[in-house]
Amino acid sequence: MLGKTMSILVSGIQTSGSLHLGNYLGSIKNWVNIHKQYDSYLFLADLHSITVPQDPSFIRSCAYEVAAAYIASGISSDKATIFVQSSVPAHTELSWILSCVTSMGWLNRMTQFKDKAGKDKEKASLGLYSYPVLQAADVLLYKADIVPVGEDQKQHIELCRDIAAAFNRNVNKDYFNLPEPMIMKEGARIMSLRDGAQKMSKSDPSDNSRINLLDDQDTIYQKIKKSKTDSISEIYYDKENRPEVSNLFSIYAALSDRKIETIIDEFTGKTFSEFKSKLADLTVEVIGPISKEMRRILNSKDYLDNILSFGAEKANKIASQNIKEVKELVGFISL
Ligand code: AQP
Repeated sequence: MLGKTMSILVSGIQTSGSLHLGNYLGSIKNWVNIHKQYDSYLFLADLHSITVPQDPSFIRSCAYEVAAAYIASGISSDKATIFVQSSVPAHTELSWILSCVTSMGWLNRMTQFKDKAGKDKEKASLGLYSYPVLQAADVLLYKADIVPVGEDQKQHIELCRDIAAAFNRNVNKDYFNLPEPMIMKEGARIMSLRDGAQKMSKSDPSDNSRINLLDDQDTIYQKIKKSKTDSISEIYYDKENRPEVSNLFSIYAALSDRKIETIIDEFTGKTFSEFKSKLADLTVEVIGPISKEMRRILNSKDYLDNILSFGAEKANKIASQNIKEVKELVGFISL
C-alpha cells in the first residue's frame, strides 16, 4: 500500500439554509486558500441539517447551494473531494461506534446544544444533542490531520480529540491521530447585523441579521445601511461595549484581508454613513462575483451532480476501508 503523501483536511457546512458571510469568512475563504496543499475532503453536511425539523425539498436545494458556493468561491473539484455526507454510510456507522465511547458529561458541556436547544431542552432531538459525535465521526473517518472551522466549532473539535483518544484507549492502539482545529484570526466569528451578542447564522429568523451569499447588490447595501449600531455618533472600536460597531470593523478586516488595527486606524472618527457605505462597496466587490458564479452553476444541476457523485465514490473508497479497520479493532466479525 502506498504511504500517505499529504496531510488530510476535512471540513463541511450544514445544508440548513442560505450560506452567509459568516460561513464564507469563517470557513470557505480559508479552504480556498489552503485546500490544494492537503488531501481535502469537503462535504455537504446534510445529516447534520436534520437535527432540527426541515422541509425535505429545502434541504435538497440548500445542498446544491452549498456545493455551488464551494465551487464559485474557488474550491477546485479536481483537487478537493466534494461530496454529500449522507452518500457515505460509514459516517453514521462510525458515529454509533464513537457514541459508545463518549460520555454524557462531555456532551452536556457543549455550548452549541445549549444555544440551539433554547429554553425547552426536553423537546430538542437526540440528534441535536449528539451531533458533535457525528461531527467527530466525519473528521476521524478520513483520519484528518487538520480541521479548518470558525471559532464556534472549536469546542467540538476539542471534543473530537477527546473521543479519538477514548477510542484509542479502548482498543489499546493509537489508531486515530488527534486532529488539530485551524481557525483564522480575522473572520473567525462574524456576529449578527442585528445583535452583536449573537453569531451570524443561517437559522436566525431575521434575514436582515445576515448577508447571504446570494443577496443582490441592493439588498447588501440595504442590510449594511440598516445594520444595528448604537447611540454614540463617533466611530471607534470597543469589542466589549460596542459589539455591533466592532463587528463591522471585523467584517471589513476579513473582507479586505487586512489587520483589524489598520481598519481601526482608517475609520476611527469617520461618520457611520461613510464607514457603512465603504463596507457595503467592499462586500459587493467580494461577494458579487461569487454570487454571480453561484447562480450560473445552480442552473447546471448535471454539472453539480457529476461532481458530487465523483466525490462520493472517492470518499466511499477511503471511508469503507477505514470503517472496516475500526470494526475489526472493536471486535466485530468482518467477512
Ligand atoms: N458567524 C460565523 N462566523 C464565522 N464562522 C462561522 N461559521 C458559521 N457561522 C459563522 C462557520 O461556518 C462553517 C459551517 O457552519 P455550519 O453551517 O456547519 O454550522 P453552524 O456553525 O451552526 O452555522 P450556522 O450558519 O449557524 O448554521 P445553523 O443556523 O444552521 O446552525 C463552520 O466552520 C462554522 O464555524
